[in-house]
Amino acid sequence: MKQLKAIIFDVDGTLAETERDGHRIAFNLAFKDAGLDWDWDEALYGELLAVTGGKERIRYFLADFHTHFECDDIESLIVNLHANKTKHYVELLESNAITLRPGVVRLIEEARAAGLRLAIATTTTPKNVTALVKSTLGEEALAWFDCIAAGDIVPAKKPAPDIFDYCLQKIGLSADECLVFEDSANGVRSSCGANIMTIVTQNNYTHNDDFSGAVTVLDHLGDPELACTVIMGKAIAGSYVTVDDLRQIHANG
Ligand code: XBP
Ligand code: MG
Repeated sequence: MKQLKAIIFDVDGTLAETERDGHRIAFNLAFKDAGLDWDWDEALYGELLAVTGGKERIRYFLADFHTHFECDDIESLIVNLHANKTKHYVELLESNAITLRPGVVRLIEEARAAGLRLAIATTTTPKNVTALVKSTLGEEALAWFDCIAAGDIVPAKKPAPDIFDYCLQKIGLSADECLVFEDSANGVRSSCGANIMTIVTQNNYTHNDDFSGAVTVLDHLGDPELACTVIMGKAIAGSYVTVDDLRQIHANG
């Protein structure tokens, strides 16, 4: 195993709990604007999360949950709905409706101080990542990430490995020089498909997911005042995840 050189973060569910109170709300606002009576409640949205990507998720909803819907040009409708959904989502972030998960800011700061490189690999739209980073870490933080690989930049979204392969190519590192943070089965299949060691911080939508292939599964990263719990896999030394833990896990995992 080579030396750990970079951490690659997933975004939705990993950096922040964006799905229930962010993306879901924005989808519903876009449906309302278009005069559609579709309402994605928390439970339905959990089922729809089986498919990654917002446009793909609407397509899945129409194919499997709302099958009687008819429209002359469904593809244009989906593209327009999704563009408006992105506008609403960015506005939500700009109103500071979403904060980062426990330990994320601390670990990012520690990693930067330790000389580790940072990157992002996500299925969400690039504008959404920019808005989240700006609203939570500040505009200057965009430059902390050597690559922000997002959305339609690759044709096959997670669970395909393509977005991680793309990210590795952009940062010029091999899979065994990196560690990924993910929150979902689709994410783990994607990162492990790219052969990158993966740590999971699960959440309410993903705690029953199959995380096979992940080296460690935690409830969150933890902070000095908020202990985290290791649910499966490699242990950490203390009550929250540190860069030393990452180096240990990477070297021995
Ligand atoms: C999660 C997703 C995204 C968001 C919606 O991405 O599947 O599609 O739910 O974003 P990840 P868009 O966990 O990889 O960050 O509507 O912009 O696709
Ligand atoms: Mg995710």
